[in-house]
Amino acid sequence: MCARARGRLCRSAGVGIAALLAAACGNSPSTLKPRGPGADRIASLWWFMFVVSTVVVLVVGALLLYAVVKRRRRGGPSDEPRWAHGMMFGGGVAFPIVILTVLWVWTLRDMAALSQPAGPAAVTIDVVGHQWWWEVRYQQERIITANDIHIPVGQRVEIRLTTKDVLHSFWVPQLTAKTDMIAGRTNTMTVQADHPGVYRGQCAEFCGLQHAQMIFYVVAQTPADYQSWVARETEPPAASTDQTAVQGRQVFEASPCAACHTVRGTSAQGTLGPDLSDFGARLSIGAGAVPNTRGNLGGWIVDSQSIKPGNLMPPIQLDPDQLQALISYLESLR
Ligand code: HEC
Ligand SMILES: [Cu+2]
Repeated sequence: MCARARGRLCRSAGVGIAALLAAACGNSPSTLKPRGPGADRIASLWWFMFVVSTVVVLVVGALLLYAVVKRRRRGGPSDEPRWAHGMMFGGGVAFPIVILTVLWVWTLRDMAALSQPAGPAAVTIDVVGHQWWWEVRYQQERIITANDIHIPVGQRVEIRLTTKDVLHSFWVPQLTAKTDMIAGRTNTMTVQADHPGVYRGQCAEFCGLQHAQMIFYVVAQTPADYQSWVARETEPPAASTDQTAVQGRQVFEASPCAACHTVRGTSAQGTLGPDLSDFGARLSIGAGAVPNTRGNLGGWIVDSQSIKPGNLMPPIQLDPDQLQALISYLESLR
């Protein structure tokens, strides 16, 4: 291999390793950056498996190298050193049995711990999968929202999962293991976040064209912040004094939007699309497709198909004034 090509290979390996490290250390939703007891367990198991596998690869590699270097001429079996059989039995049978048994018991223990919460939950949330967004309901608090899930830190939160259409899977890598969402069935899981922050979640079961754009955010807040969020959510969104926003509400209620979307306290009561009562406070548009900005919102309303092809919201014709009014209205909702 010529030196240039080798240099390139090394550089790209370097880039690969750097990317891996960045993924583990940067602001990414990595299972190696656990932020709750569930993910802690999984990360510990992962590190144990990683260390054991690394040792095994190194030892086997070294033995292989030794065998190649020390290769003898063809000879009879009498050439075998005395320790060969012991080594084969120890390394090939006894060691794997011990390691696999440890891993098996450890995994069973973690699976049991992850599926059986250690006590009652402080908050219960129902999450329903839709192609391709997340309906979020707080039954007791009577809150309905979408795509952003607020929870208090340091408290056990029970999440009940099901789906309106196809299989989806609910996964917040930094909080706990993934759980499938199955039609006609409710799967329950427990999450707990130990630090305030925003943790990205993702659908983890292929569910069609926009599966990769079926993202959500878990917003973990201090109990006080969480309580004020709950208080705000249970009220209808405050009526905006901004004249364009007021006009926007009329456009919203008179246009097809209202047939698919709900805004609390208005005549818009559709349920085909996400509830928009707190849309202005939401982190993204289209379940993580693009950040929630005025520009993106305009693009989404006019032609969401160019942002998230195949999603169930049709393009809607509006004149520019109506569009601006609608944007102001939606961004004022919180
Ligand atoms: C036929 C039903 C339908 C109509 C009509 C409709 N929408 Fe939607 N809308 C949806 C669906 C479904 C989604 C979710 C798309 C996705 O993320 O996959 C959505 C998503 C949205 C979102 C993003 C919400 C979020 O949290 O990600 C906004 C904002 C929105 N619609 C505004 C509007 C406005 C404004 C109108 C009227 C001009 C409108 N919609 C008309 C079905 C509809
Ligand atoms: Cu999905």
